[in-house]
Amino acid sequence: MTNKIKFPKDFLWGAATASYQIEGAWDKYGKGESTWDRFAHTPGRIRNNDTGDVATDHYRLWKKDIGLMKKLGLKAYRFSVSWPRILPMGRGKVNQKGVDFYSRLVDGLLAADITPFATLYHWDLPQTLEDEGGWPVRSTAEAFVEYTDVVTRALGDRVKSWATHNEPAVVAWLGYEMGVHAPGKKDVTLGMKAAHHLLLSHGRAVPVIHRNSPNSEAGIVLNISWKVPASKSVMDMESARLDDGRWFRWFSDPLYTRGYPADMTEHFMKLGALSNGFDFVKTGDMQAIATPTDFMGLNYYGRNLHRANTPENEPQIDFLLPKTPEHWTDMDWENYPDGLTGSLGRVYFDYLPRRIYISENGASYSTPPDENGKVPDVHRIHYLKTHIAAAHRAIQAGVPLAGYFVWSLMDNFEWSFGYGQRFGIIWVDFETRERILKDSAKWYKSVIRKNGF
Ligand code: IFM
Repeated sequence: MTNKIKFPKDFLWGAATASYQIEGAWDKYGKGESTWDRFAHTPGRIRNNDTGDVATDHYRLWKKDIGLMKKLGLKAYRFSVSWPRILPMGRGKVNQKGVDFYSRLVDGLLAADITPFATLYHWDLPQTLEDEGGWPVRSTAEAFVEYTDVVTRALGDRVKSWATHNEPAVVAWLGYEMGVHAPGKKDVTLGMKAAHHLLLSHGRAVPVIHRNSPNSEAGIVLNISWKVPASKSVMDMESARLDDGRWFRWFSDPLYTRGYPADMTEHFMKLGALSNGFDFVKTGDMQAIATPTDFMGLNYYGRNLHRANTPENEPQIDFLLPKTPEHWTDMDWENYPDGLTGSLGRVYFDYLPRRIYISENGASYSTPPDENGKVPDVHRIHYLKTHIAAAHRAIQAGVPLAGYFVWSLMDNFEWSFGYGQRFGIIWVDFETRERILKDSAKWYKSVIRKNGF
């Protein structure tokens, strides 16, 4: 039988994870404390006071996990490197055990014919750097370049795809302005400065990656969602525009030589985020941020419908569709595949990145194992199928989409939600750390084998 949906020959089918969400071993083998260790150990910060202390125990079980990836036929695996595992104090002395861990992981992946995709920063900042001011201070961007140098010198001969940051908007806004992520600060000016230094550190790290890892690709991963007004009212349209500006354009525009968007500068001024103007932007920063990259990674999960109450209000997100799992995931995020086609088209035709990866896409559904030990996660299969078809439509429209990474390879620590949300295509029992392939993993395996469905 021929596939209805067939992907290009070298399309990369992958799965993604992040260090703090899966590794565990938070204080072992020379690792330093991260902001997420500190945050999760603070009572009341995380639902159920869960922590990533052990998580999926991937630090110990990595060989088994590569075995599962191989079983699925994954072509690529996106993981992140824990900065405090490499540089426990943020800079200076290298923890060789940490370097060796990732070196073994990369060798294991390559031996299994799985291409390693490394992300340098997926939110676990060394606590020592946070104690010096964290991302709102410029020296953190400088330390990031040192860290990039250490990691890419150690792994750059074998890792050929590097992302500097994962979702810098989430780090800046949720971590420093809204306080729901580590380090839990609530200050709009801190958020603004953090955003700038995250971008700056990216731009300064790109040449280091290229120098240390010949013939590799370097890029950044941004989160994008399909933000639309719930009606034609001017206020609803404003709300959608501002939310897109804050979460996407504030990052994408400077990365692609446009500087910070004027409409959003005005908005942030009104919020008081630029009380001293752009005093944190130094000569050469904007050029560094716009250093050309080889790819853009997009993390897409769904649509936000905007209905504003008053012009002063922060954007409000409305819920219109029936509350069924077919439309809404356990996160209360809307399943809206057309927004993926739209987002890919928008990003490509507006910014012209050399290539795009869907670096994350997936859904949280808590479906447990049944009496036969199977996990019949039909809603996740529906979600993945409709989104993969949506990605295919974007390719047909001319978007140079090179790969798709399901989020996530396995259930893991979902930040402020703890273990209460399950995104994995592999079930993890958080008592025994046993893994079970969910039905979605088996379905994904057949997609990979057939290069479509
Ligand atoms: O789990 C996160 C991931 O770390 C970053 N992107 C979104 C995922 C789901 O919330």
